[in-house]
Formats: sequence, C-alpha cells, structure tokens
Amino acid sequence: MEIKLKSLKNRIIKELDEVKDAKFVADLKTKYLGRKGELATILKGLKDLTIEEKPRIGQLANEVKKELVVLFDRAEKLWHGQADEGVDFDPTLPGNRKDKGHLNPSTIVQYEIEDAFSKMGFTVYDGPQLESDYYNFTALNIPEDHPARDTQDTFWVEGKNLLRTHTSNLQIRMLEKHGAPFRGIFPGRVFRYEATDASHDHTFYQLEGLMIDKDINIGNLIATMKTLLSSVFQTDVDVRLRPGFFPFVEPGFEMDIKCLICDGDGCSVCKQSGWLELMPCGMVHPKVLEATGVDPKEYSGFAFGLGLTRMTMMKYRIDDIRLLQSGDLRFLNQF
Ligand code: FA5
Repeated sequence: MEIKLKSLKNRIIKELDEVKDAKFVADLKTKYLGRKGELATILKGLKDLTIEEKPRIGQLANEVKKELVVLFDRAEKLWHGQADEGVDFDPTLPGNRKDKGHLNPSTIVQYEIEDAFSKMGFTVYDGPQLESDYYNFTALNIPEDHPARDTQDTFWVEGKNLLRTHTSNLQIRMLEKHGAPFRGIFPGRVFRYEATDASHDHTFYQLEGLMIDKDINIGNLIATMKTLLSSVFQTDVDVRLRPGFFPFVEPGFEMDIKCLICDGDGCSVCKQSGWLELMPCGMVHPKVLEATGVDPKEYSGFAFGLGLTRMTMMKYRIDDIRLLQSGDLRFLNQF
C-alpha cells in the first residue's frame, strides 16, 4: 500500500506538469481524488492492514492526500485565470486605447527633428546626464574660473561631477569616440540650478547638433537650421540671428524666434521683448577640435544647441514651460 501511495503521488505530479488547460486539471482531479477515484480505492485497503501497520500507513495516506490537495489547488489557480481569459477575450471587439497614454509633446517634436536629420545623414546619439567637469566645461574651452561657467547655474554632486547643464558635453564625447568626419544630433535632458518662470525650468530638454567635415561653413549651418525649423513648424516663422558668445564656438550666434504666444507683442514667456532665445549656434572652436584629437587645419564644422522644450512651447503655443513636466493629465491629454 505504501508503494501504491507513493507511485500514485509521482504519477499525479508528472501529469499535472503536462496540463494545458483548466479542464484537464478538473478531469485529473476527478480521476485521482474523486469519490470513486484512485486514491479512494487505495484507501479502502486500510481496513485490511495489520494493527501494527495501520498507524504508520494511515499517517502516510493522510500526508499524501494533503499534498495532493495542495498540488491540485495550485494547478487550479494557475489555470483558472487563463481559462477565463480565453472565454472573455473577444478579438473582434475594437481596441480600448483610452488609458494607454501618449508621447509628451516634447518627445513628439524631438522625433520630428530626428526624422528630418536622419534624412540628412545625421545619427541620433544619447549620453550621460551625470557628467564630469571636464566634458561639461573644461574640454569645451571653459576652464575653471572662466566667467562663462556663471551663465549656466550648476547642480554639483560629489567628486567634481555635475548634472550636465547642456547637451554640448556630447560634442567632446562623440568626437573623441568617432573622430572626423562626423554628423550627429544629441537630444536629452539637462539641468540648471535656477529659479523657474514661464520660460525657464530647472530640468528641460535640449537637442544638440554637430557636423564636422572638410570645408564646412556658416552657409551650411544656416541651411541646416532652416531645415530644422521647417520640419517642426511646416510653415515660415520669424527668426533673427545675432552675435552670441560661447567659448566653444567662433563665431557664435544666438538664434531667437519671434514669440508665437503673443505674436511678438510681448508676454510673460518672452519677458515682454517679443523674442525668445531658442537655438544658439556657431562654428566649432579649433580648441574643441584639438581637445578631441581632430586636426582643425583639416576639418571645420558647426554646432547648435536647440532649446527643445522651448521649441515645443512655440509649436503648441504653451504659455508656461512648467506645464510640460508637471504630469498634469488635464494638460497632457490635450496632445
Ligand atoms: C547652451 O546651453 C549651449 N550649450 C548651446 C550651444 C550649443 C551654443 C552649441 C553653441 C553651440 P544656452 O545656455 O543659451 O546655451 O541654452 C541653449 C538653449 O536652451 C536656450 O536658447 C534656451 O532655448 C534653452 N534654455 C536655456 N536655459 C533654459 C531653461 N532654464 N529652461 C528652458 N530652456 C532653457
């Protein structure tokens, strides 16, 4: 009897392993644990045991029964949900997309720009947001104590590291890694330790562009920026180019966009000026090329640092930058 009980248990374990649906489990349960099942038949033999055997085999029979009940419970739970799904799921019903969410408007604009630049042979790269002083400043021709550091209020962390203040850190990393010629864009999150207002956030997105090759000039830079603007706005927008200072470009420019929130009349976003700083740019400084091992006599190139979050504000006429990262569904569901 002892052998019969143990072999029954092993057989059931093996068969439960091969189960494919809830019905299979139910059939097995009836076959083995049912009133007229195999276990009941074996247990009927208890009465024929000797007085000495009865307590030991009786205890074993109880234990085996308990174990089998647990095994079947587990199998029933496992297969129950799947059987239900099979019954409830109707593949002919239309999908319910309501709760699936969607891209943040900044991401939509980012993807549009990525598409436009991919067509021009640019590759999209990502890079670290926790950065060293070297890549964020020093290699970009902004040594320690240079006043240009003060224009980018910085979140410092331990060991001369920082949360990158701009995506220009990747100019250095990419040229170090890939050398020249090079065409790439680097969208990503950047951080500034500054008070927020309608057009400034402490955490926002930039999209950097870098092109290095032989005989690249300002004409190439302007043509590329025009492509960028038309890919996002699909229509003419007023921009102005003026001199701008960034130690890692020479000459450097500021590209401003006429504020689309107030149509240039003046509002809190453009600080009543009618214009918004959008996309600084310039020809890459020879010192940056040298720092990355690229020969400035052979190669030249341009770089730009688009304020991606501000571009998104302009495209969708959003009058407060802080809404974009607020997580407020009343705002986000409009896109
Ligand atoms: C830079 O960050 C330079 N790295 C850009 C650059 C790249 C220049 C390559 C030359 C060549 P700036 O600090 O101005 O520059 O920031 C670039 C853009 O980011 C601004 O024009 C603006 O559109 C956006 N920006 C800057 N600060 C904020 C902020 N606090 N919140 C939202 N957008 C901001």
